[in-house]
Amino acid sequence: MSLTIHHLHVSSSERVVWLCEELNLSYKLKTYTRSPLLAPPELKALHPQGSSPTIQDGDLTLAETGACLEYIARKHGGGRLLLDPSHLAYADFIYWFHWASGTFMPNVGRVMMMGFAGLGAENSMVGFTNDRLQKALRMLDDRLKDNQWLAGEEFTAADIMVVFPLTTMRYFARYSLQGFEHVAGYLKRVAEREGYQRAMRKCDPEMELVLGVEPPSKPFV
Ligand SMILES: N[C@@H](CCC(=O)N[C@@H](CS)C(=O)NCC(=O)O)C(=O)O
Repeated sequence: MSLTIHHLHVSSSERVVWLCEELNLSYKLKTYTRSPLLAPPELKALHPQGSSPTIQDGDLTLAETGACLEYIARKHGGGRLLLDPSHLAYADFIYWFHWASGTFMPNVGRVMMMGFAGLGAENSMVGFTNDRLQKALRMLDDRLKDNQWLAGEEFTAADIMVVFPLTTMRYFARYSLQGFEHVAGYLKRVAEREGYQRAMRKCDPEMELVLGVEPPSKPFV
């Protein structure tokens, strides 16, 4: 296999590395430092999207986290960590897998942008965005109340998709998980996974992991 993962430090590409570690796949890891906030030109040059993650596999260059996860799991992982339509939890699996990029990431991204723009609680858009975030976290908390993982009993790629905006992304979008005890318990289970630990050591060995209720004491920027 000639799989290369291009990882921008403290970014979404940790999810691709985590998937490969869970699947015990071999891959080459190329890491990049932000310059100063965005991806450096050599990473941007790989794909028109110019973002992290980008992967290469032979002649193929692919971007977009969900696409990278699905490509790797199907092409090299025998479909492990994805659920088939015949699985009882199939609909749950695809729902939470797509919820991560379709609803949760844009929501957390808006929190991040409003913070960068210095907008405060007096701005109605900040209130609107925070309400949406609380609603998303409530949904997640309700789901995790009686389920160990998002698809139920089985850990899947849907968990890998959802964890980054709940953890590392809080270096950029500083929100608390206060009041969401089931999400907090879920992050403890994530922390115990050897695949997660290996991935984080490889991606960002110096980064303090964001697995607690409060965001990191120091923002990334
Ligand atoms: N929807 C895309 C978002 C990719 C994205 O914006 N990645 C960020 C890191 S989390 C990035 O590359 N930022 C640096 C830049 O845009 O230059 C995905 O999930 O792959």
